Amino acid sequence: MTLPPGQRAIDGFPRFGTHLHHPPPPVPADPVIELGGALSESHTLSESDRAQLPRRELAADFHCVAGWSATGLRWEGTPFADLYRLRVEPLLAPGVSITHVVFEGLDGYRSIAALEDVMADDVLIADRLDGQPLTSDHGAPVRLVSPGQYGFVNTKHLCRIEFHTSAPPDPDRFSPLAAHPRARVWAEERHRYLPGRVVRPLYHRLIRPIRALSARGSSAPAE
Ligand SMILES: Nc1nc2c(c(=O)[nH]1)N[C@H]1C(S)=C(S)[C@@H](COP(=O)(O)O)O[C@H]1N2
Ligand SMILES: [Mo]
Repeated sequence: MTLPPGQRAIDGFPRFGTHLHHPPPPVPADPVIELGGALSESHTLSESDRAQLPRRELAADFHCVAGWSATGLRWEGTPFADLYRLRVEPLLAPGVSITHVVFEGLDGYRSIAALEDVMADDVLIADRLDGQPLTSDHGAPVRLVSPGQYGFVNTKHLCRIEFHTSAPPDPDRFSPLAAHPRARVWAEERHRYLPGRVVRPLYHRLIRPIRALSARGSSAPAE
């Protein structure tokens, strides 16, 4: 099995994220995804609306920027490119050209991606993992899955997608640990300024504590 540079396989698929120990947000009774930004009108995508769109099953590994990789995950959901072509493009005024996409979660988390990166055919709005509905730990009701990009792009608990005609401001732009705007795992694009291999040792030491903290806020019953 080949992993991207600087990644190590781990057993299972831990809950992990900047949410740390905070429990996952409750799943709304009638979940929707708002589509907004540079569209001629905003649009609300309900579950039944999403059910009209094509579906795809995908086997993929998942790579966190901290250096762990969960292997052989089986996702199911709506291909992002189909959502874009069928539901977003019809809402673009003539001449408007989208370059960036912002993904927002119910917990307030945000990720920014270049449109071309999330138009890849393995990018899904996923609602099932390994044959089961997505659990809250892994992003219920739906999450972005972009296997070619680090975990931090893969927003969980997705509730809003915003389309932009230029790079939206990244609040961490000037931080030495600012995220890489492309975040492609095979090119080891971990950070905007620091080369990926420089941050590897620091990150590897963070995996254990972040993993333990994240598990504490897990939606699974406490042991
Ligand atoms: N809503 C939300 N999405 C998120 C995060 C988060 O804190 N909140 N963390 C990101 C990070 S850094 C990683 S590695 C993955 C972890 O996904 P998992 O908990 O399913 O393993 O979720 C990403 N998506
Ligand atoms: Mo991550």
